[in-house]
Amino acid sequence: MERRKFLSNTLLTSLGLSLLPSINNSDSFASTSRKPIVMSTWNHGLAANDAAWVVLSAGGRALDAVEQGVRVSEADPKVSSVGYGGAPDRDGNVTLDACIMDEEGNCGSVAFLEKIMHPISVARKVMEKTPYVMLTGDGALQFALANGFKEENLLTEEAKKAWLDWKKKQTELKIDKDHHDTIGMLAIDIKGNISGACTTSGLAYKMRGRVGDSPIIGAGLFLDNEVGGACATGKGEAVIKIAGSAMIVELMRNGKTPKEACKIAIERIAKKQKDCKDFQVGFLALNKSGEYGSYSLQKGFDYAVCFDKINKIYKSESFA
Ligand code: SD4
Repeated sequence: MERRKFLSNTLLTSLGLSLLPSINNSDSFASTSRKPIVMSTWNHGLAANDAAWVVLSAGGRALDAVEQGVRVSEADPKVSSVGYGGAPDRDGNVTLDACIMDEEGNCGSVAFLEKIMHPISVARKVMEKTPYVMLTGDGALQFALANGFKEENLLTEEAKKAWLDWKKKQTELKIDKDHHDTIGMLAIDIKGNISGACTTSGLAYKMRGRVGDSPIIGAGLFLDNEVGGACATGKGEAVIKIAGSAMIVELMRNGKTPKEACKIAIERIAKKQKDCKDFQVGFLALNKSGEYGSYSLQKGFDYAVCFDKINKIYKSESFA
């Protein structure tokens, strides 16, 4: 796109308008394959998409794009459910979960990892350097240190203060609109290959050792290069119980659009889980044509899509 058109679209986008591209809210349809494209959860997905776009627009691999993209959220102290600045467990320890998956179905994951700023990059190393999929806790930390990662304090003063306030009240936190912002990201590169990443500090003030859906392949993230991918945010237990992301990919394989597939998964949660009014779950899906969609249990789930240099936020439709 020539520069003037791009600039005017950037301006229009910042005003909530756009001449380009023909992407509509949830369940966009592409007559031809739309690539490269990247999408991610929540408002901070915009900055993450920007970093992923640098890789994708240079003809890079989707796997590198999703890793570089989510590293932005991991390092951002203001993102309170991911990496540095993430809310700690109830004992004050920041414990991290992450996974990554490539177009060949290779995947790597870390769970209950402490003191490492970029769990997604450790997950990638697990994928590339071990015969395993998942490492946890001390073993994951040992592996990270052996591979050149440095130990760091991830508990910021702000997160510590919020945790101490919580300790005084000891209230059970709901996974509602305000208390989670796990980043899940899906990208298709110029070659048409898809990859995905998901990274989180998990549920705020969780029990020590608790692991959610985000590092679990099939729950927080799943993809198949023949079909597309899906990722999740929200209450991990609810997502694990329905194998959420794997279910969505299989629904797309059987002809559902990304949004239809996300909606069916949310409806399954609503039908089977009696306490579903008390928590949030949001799914994103992207198929091989670059059509994307989302659906959430409660209102308030936003996500960012970047295509053709336009990076913008969409509001998800919801069950409630
Ligand atoms: C978890 N899915 O650990 C995550 C929570 C989340 O931002 O989305 N946090 O269950």
